[in-house]
Amino acid sequence: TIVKHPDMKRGSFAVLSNEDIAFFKKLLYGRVITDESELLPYNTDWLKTVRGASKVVLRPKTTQEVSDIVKYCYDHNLAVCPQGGNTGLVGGSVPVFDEVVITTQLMNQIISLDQVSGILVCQSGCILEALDHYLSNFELTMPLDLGAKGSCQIGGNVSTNAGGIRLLRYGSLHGNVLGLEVVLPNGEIVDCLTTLRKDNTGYDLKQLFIGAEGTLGIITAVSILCPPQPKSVSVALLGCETFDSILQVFKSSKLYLGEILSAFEFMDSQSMILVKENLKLNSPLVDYPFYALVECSGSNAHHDEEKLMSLLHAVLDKGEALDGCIVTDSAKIKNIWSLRERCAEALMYDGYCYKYDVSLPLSAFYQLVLDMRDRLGANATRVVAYGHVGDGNLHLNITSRQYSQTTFDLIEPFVFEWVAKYRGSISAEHGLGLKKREYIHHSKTPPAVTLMAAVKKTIDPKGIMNPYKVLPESILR
Ligand code: FAD
Ligand code: 2HG
Ligand code: ZN
Repeated sequence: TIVKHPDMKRGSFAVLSNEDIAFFKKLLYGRVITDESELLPYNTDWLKTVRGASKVVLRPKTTQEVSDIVKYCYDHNLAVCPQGGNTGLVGGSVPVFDEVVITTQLMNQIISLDQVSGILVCQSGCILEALDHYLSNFELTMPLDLGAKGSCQIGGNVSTNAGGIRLLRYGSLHGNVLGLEVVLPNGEIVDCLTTLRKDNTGYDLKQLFIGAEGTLGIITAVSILCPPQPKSVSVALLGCETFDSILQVFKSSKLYLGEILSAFEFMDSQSMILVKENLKLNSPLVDYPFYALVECSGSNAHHDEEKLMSLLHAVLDKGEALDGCIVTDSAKIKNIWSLRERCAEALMYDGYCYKYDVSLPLSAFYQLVLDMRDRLGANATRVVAYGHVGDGNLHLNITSRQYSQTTFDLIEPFVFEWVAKYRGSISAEHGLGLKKREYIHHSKTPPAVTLMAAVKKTIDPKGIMNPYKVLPESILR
């Protein structure tokens, strides 16, 4: 169901003309899309909930081409929507009206790799999984991993400050990205593409673009620190009686696994039922109210498995888990990860998905889910919860056969007010995009939002760069 936003007004940007198209075609010979049916996937988001009406998609290959396009758009007052793999979940990656889409899909070259330091420099359109494959030739790996790895691009990851399942181990992109090259809204190229671990020479400008969701410029290249590829990986799936036991298992996992703990995820029984019903996946365990997925990665398989085994014994002995299994074979590991990583995909089979990605103190974490279930009753097909519990990040998803205004009104703003009450974040890792921007005040104070608007106006005075996203409409007027 594509939900329209009838209350939104198009900004006072120019309308694309035949002269504009002719300019783009001359600059990017054979890389300008104007055909209506070819435009459709670039106009529609992954969740199939929002759709724009762009008349043109541009496919540059070089930073200079991006700069030439953006400068032209700036001079002619044309709005722009930067797009990577279009896997974003908050309506940020597609145009709202007729913005010019600039996709980085042909900017997929690796620029350099320092095999000793693990510092990789590449164009922003490189697909995350392709980078990981490339790095595996050198016994290195990407510091982030997420379910969308087969289609999302590193530029999109940096622009959303994507978290994912390795954040617990390697930290966020604010720490791992060492440098960026960015094309500003006036077309100017800012080269901050350093490969240095330490560089305290004034303001760390790249940080502004990490998580800016394309509102401050287009990232054209990324320098990123990549850790060694773990030599051994083992995974445990545990069944628990209560959410509180999941937290106890988390505490035990940190204690028993120490530095080899590489992921700690949870699913509730409704999520497990979801992937079984909608994707026909199989779980190695019988049904439990909650599941913890614990991964450890290290350098000595024997040593790591022993540690995971002693964790399993301990949590079973203490009654923190009711059941559990350990897998070390890569096919079986993949199988267990699919149960958790394919939840987002499985939800799509229900019809419409209302998606919430929040940070909460662990003490309040699952209460939101229980309150939401009570509140929605028969107004939802499912209310499921899973997520990066090790990072305090809950993915709360609600489905119905099709979009229902009644269901939506029961969820919003209730969910954001609930999160604000516990001083949580209304967007832990997916960003604000189009869908959450009007709720920014639930997680940021008015002076903070005003300062953000001042930054936006300084860098993008005409407001052409991904308009209608991140900042609320009122603050930019
Ligand atoms: P897009 O969706 O194309 O764009 C995302 C935003 O960045 C948009 O605002 C866009 O305008 C902007 N943008 C894109 N490229 C550039 C650029 N080069 N310069 C400037 N702006 C740009 N997110 C997580 O954090 N953790 C997860 O675990 C996770 N799992 C996911 C699993 C699935 C199955 C799916 C579909 C999504 C998941 N996501 C997750 C959402 C996440 O935001 C994206 O998958 C990813 O980071 C976006 O990358 P992309 O290349 O698809 O960017
Ligand atoms: C994940 O962790 C993604 O699987 C998607 O961030 C979350 O579907 C979601 O809500
Ligand atoms: Zn996630």
